[in-house]
Amino acid sequence: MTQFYTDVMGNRHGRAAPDARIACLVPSITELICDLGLAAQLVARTGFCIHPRELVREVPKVGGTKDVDLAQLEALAPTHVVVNIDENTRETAEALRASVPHVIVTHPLGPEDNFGLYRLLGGIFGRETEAAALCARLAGVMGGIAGLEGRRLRRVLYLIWRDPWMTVSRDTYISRTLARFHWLTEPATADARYPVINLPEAAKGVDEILLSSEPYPFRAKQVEEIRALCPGVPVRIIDGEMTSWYGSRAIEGLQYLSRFTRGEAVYEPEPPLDLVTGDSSADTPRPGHGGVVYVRGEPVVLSARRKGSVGGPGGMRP
Ligand code: B12
Repeated sequence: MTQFYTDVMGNRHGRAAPDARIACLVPSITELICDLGLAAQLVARTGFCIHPRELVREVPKVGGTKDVDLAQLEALAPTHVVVNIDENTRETAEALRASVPHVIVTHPLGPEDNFGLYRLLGGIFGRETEAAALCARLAGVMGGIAGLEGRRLRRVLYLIWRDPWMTVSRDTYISRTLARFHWLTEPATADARYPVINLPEAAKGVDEILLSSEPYPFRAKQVEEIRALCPGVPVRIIDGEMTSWYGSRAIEGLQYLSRFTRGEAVYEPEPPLDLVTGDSSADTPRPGHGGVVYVRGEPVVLSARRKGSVGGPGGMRP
C-alpha cells in the first residue's frame, strides 16, 4: 500500500525516489534537511539558507526567501520544493506548482510542531531513523523545560524590525516558543501576525524589550536608541536564530532560551547578512569568536579586533 505524508495545506506526498532533487526556500528547514542526511540531494536554496555552512556552500542560490528567482530555480529541475507560509509568498508556491511535482508547504507554529516537521520530511525522503533521533532529542529538551511551571510570568516586547518598529503576535512560532518559558509577548492581541507598533506606546508596562538579532540586525547602537525611547525598560539583544528557527535548530534554541530566560545566555553577534540577498556573509569566512558579547544586554568587549564592527550595521541596507 502506498504511504502518503500530508503537509500543512493538506497536500499529499508519496515516498520520494532516492534520487529526488530537493530545493528549500526556508533557511531553517534547509538546515533540517541537511541534518536529516539529505544535503547531497539539495539542488537549490536561498541566499539566507546559511547553515550548516560547510554543506550548503556548494548548493546553488536562487534569490531570497521573498524574492525567489523562479526561472533559475526551475532550471535546476527540482522534484520537491519546500516552502513555508510565513517565509515565502503564496505567489511563489503557486507558480512552482506548475513545474515542480511536489511543493511541500510547512507552517510550524510552536516548538511542538517540530515533531511533525521532522516526521514529514523524514517520511517523504526516507530518513525516518534520522527524524526519530531528532524527535527523541527534542522530546528530551522539551521534557526538561516542562518543569518551569512555578516561574513568574514576564511580559516582553520582542522587536524584529526597525523603521517601522515591528513585533510578533501571540500566534507566531516565536511567541509560542517564548511562552514555553512563561514569557508572554505584548501586545496580547494584534491585527497582523507581525504588527507594526508605536514603540514607546507598546513598551508601556512590559518587563523587558528583546531585540532580535534577525531579520533586523539589532546591535548595540539600537540598544542605546531604544533605551532612550523607552526609559526605564531593560533592553536586551536575543539570538533570533534561537527563537525563530524551527527545524533542528529548535533543539539548541530551547536550550539557549532556558539559559536566556534565566539571564545567563550571551549573544555574540556575527557579521550581518546583506539584507537584500543574504549573500555578503553567507559564503565568506567569518571572523573567529571574540569581539563583543552581550551579557544581560550589556556589550562586553572581549578583544579589540572587532570592537569597531559593533557600533553600527556597517554595509547593511535595512
Ligand atoms: C515579519 C518578518 C519575519 C518573521 C516572519 C517571517 C517572514 N519572513 O515574514 C520572522 C521574524 C520569523 C522572520 C524571520 C526571517 N526573516 Co524575515 N522579515 C520579516 C519582515 C520584518 C516583515 C515581513 C512581513 O511583513 N511579513 C508579514 C507578511 C508579508 O506576511 P503575511 O501577512 O504572513 O503574508 C504572507 C503569507 O501569508 C504568505 N502566504 C499566504 N498564503 C500562503 C500560502 C502558501 C502556500 C505560502 C507559501 C505562503 C502564503 O504570503 C503572504 C505574502 O508574503 C521583513 C522585513 C520588512 N520590513 O518587510 C523581513 C524579511 C521578509 N525577512 C527576511 C529574512 C531573510 C528572514 C530570515 C531568513 C532571517 C534573516 N537572515 O534575516 C528569517 C528566517 C527564519 C526561518 N525560520 O528560516 C528578508 C527576506 C529577504 C529577501 N530578499 O527575500 C526580509 C525582507 C528582511 C530583509 N532582510 O530585508 N522574518
